Amino acid sequence: MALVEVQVPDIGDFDEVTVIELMVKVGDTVKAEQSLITVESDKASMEIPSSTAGVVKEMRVALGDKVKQGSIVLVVEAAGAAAAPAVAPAAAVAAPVAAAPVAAVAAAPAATPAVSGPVQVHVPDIGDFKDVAVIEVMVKPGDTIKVEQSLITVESDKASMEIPSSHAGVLKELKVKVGDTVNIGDLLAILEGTVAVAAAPVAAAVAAAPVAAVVQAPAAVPTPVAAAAAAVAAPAHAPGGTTLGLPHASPSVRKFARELGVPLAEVKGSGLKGRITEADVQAFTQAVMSGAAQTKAQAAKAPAASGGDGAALGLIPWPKVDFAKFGPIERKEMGRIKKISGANLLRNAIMIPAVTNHDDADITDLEAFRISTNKENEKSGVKVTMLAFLIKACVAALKKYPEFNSSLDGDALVYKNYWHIGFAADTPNGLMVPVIRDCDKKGVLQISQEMGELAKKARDGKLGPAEMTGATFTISSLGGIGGKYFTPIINAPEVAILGVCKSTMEPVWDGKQFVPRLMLPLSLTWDHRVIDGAAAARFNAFLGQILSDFRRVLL
Ligand code: CAO
Repeated sequence: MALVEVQVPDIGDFDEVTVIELMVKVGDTVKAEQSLITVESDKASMEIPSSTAGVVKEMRVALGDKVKQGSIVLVVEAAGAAAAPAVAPAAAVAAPVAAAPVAAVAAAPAATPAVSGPVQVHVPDIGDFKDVAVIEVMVKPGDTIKVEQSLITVESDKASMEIPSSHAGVLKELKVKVGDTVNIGDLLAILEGTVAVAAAPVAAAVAAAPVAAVVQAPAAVPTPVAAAAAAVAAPAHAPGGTTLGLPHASPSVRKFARELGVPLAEVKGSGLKGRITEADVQAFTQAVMSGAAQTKAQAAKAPAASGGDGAALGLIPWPKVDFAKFGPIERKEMGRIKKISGANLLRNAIMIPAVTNHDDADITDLEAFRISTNKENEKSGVKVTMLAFLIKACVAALKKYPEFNSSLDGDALVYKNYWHIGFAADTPNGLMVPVIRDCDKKGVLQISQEMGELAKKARDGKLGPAEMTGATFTISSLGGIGGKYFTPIINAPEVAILGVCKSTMEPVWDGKQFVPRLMLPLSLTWDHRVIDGAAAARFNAFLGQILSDFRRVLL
């Protein structure tokens, strides 16, 4: 068994390229031609294949290293007697990378003659690559194109590269589109008003923008063009920089993503300088399949208020029933507000891992206080309802447990130092949620008054957008109607909502005897991504304490 040093093959005139991905590790068995590492220049990324089959004994490069032709990538214990020579001839090793377009650079002359009128831009010599796929089109008809500006990106299974324009001018016609396959000599584009561009010395152009020099002789200019290196367009795969076009990933990762149907632009890269690795694509796929994440396309297809058929969620179709078969029917379109609130409720119900805690609060004394307050204030016209006390009590609990007054923003929690409380209002047009601002600064009487005004506006359909936005927590009270407990749906991006039902007199054990107490049923729904069950139980217990002795609000 011979030890073979696998070298970087002839990759044209690349001076130094960066190792951006290690695709094998010590102990791996590799086949001849299997990709070992990915290297990248500013215009192309390519995979360096193994010259021989065997077991990887030693890695000689690390992420971020600069390599060039002849650099030793790794040492392989070659399999079998017929192992490849320790240093394979560059040309043999290079395949298929040797086919990278840089091969054509050498023939580039130093200057471009002036031309005018329509000029055809063809696919240059891209070596032995055949039928390479166009994966990105970077220009459109009408664009003013500079010489060496990248027009399209093509990709084989081992390399991706940008094809630059051989001339400057206005793009009249683009002859290819994403998904097409192209070969050397294919017509790419027709430019008009082409102007002469003096080229930089060949060596400079090649060193700084190797792939830029691959443009084949256009019809009107019978010699290849070597362009001013400094003028090349920003790279599509700018490492660490803004990705102008394609996501930052190697051809094999892109192929892998394509096979799985993964939208690479939505995958977060964990590799060097944010590069997307195969493991990132796998993790994204797992997250989508498990329902923990969704693609933008899925989100766009999310079922609307009621019209969605659940297909986007992988559910069986909504039952389609001809109700008229079973009896007389009447069909009425839903109102605008019902449709909007329905879509919001559905999204919130599906996307929030919500849990509801039920509890009872003893409001015997508070109700007595409320009745006496209303008697005293009879002439003022402002009637205090239990909901106003609840708002004040909730503000105290939100201050004590601030995560209930927060919102999720990606991986961060936004804690709000204001306490705007929304309350669900039943209106002829459907459910609306007016918001009372700065409830921490307002007394129960003022809150009651504002609530009355906002509820009337809601019922009259006169609420403005500003009166329905900015809530940090919502209360949904069915106390005036009835019921015992229910599970309210969180009003995203809030993280909790309190449902309140009708208070009833109940026998409560005081340690010695049962006593009649007025008990208020509370249902707190909370987002389990933000809040734990213990915190929710504490919140409810604290709320109960305040409601049973409202003096605690002052503490
Ligand atoms: N327990 C017992 N009685 C209660 C009570 C409670 N928790 N809450 C209110 N009441 C009583 C009030 O004291 C009032 O009695 P009186 O007329 O004898 O004084 C009566 O019920 C009606 O109160 P109200 O509903 O007019 O006032 P409110 O402040 O409680 O509520 C508002 C105002 C706008 C929230 C309410 O009118 C409303 O629209 N509620 C429905 C909210 C809703 O639809 N929620 C569900 C959302 S999820 O689909």
